[in-house]
Amino acid sequence: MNTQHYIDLENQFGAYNYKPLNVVLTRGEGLWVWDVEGRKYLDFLSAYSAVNQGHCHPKIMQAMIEQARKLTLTSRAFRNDQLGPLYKELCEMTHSHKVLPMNSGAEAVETVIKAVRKWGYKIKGVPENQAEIIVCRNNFHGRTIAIIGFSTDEQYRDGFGPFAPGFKVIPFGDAEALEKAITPNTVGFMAEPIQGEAGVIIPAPGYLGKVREICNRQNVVLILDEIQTGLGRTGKLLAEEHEGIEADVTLIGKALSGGFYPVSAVLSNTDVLGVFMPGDHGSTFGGNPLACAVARTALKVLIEEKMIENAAETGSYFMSRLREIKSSYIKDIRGKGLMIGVELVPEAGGARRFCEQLMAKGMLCKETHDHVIRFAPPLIITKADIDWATERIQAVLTP
Ligand code: IF1
Repeated sequence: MNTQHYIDLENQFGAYNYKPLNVVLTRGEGLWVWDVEGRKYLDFLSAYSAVNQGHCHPKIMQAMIEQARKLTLTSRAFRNDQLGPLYKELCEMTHSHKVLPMNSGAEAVETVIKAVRKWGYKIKGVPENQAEIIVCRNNFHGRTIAIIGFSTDEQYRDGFGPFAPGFKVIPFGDAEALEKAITPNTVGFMAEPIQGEAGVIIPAPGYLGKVREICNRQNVVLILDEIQTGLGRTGKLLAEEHEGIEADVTLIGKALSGGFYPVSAVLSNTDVLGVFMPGDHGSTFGGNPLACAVARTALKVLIEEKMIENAAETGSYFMSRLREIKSSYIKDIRGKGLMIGVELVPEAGGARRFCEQLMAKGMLCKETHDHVIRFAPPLIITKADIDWATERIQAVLTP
């Protein structure tokens, strides 16, 4: 069956909520994916950083198969022998005290919204239904109704109201704006350490340190959404480490399963998660043994195979190679580790056409916000692969 056949099926039977590149993938291994025509591509998106460990990592696959043979789902009505060990390993790795497992990233975000509100009422003493959560302009935290309600992207909201109240939006990277926005009813401040969807926006050094200090002083819970930046992507286990701070609550997802299975988690350093009592929150699949076994191995290979160190090293090499490209189309190159964005000038006519040209040359990338090409390969990439890619990027950007 050829590419067009699969595209026709999607067009005929699927909701039109995506406009993917016209490549139909059927196999993946490490950095590489193959389409149904037998063509091979280097994956520079890594499923939005969910396959940091590379496609179909053999050890994660083995753990998944072994666990699938034994036990997949118990629900949380009963205990399973994978959940406790995952909790312990996660807490030790991230200096957290408590974990709450969910499935998608958006569910982790929803979970922390509930937890931090309840913390506000029960611990901080905020009057009932008055809790405020501060978020940032151009945030991306997921697609559920509560979350899109505080998106500042018109398309994400348009046609989906009414929305949940209780959110206040301030500019990203502006600590003073946070200080001003806080009221006695503020329970939490939530941000991405580096804004992904917004176009790989890196705040000035010191921003998160100031935010940490403000949240401490004002008794506001600092929540970092590391669903995309976490688990090695930026060259550290968590992006917060670049700033030498620790959030009160950290959200992880995506690469927590190496792309095998949706697994997310809320990691809590204070007593925020302590406010949940039996029945307050849950999920049929959250914390199931298959997910936990996969996540434990996904974390293990990330560390054992030194993928985080590799992301730091190859990421800065990639940045330096990209900076060598002389192209009038390039406006800015920015990134940390292997989370890299190349912003094009408006005259370039949008990033998508370059993604299409790169696809024809065997590289899969995705544009974000019209003018940014994002490069986020699996963390197992080598300098030789980067040289290979740089040649192709240079070719499409210098006509
Ligand atoms: C799509 C973007 C990336 C996230 C952060 C929570 C979530 C995400 C920081 C929700 C998800 C995804 C969703 C995906 C595209 C993708 C994305 F371009 F939209 F912004 F990665 F850059 N917090 N990001 O980045 O996690 O519920 O999806 O598991 O197609 O919507 P989820």
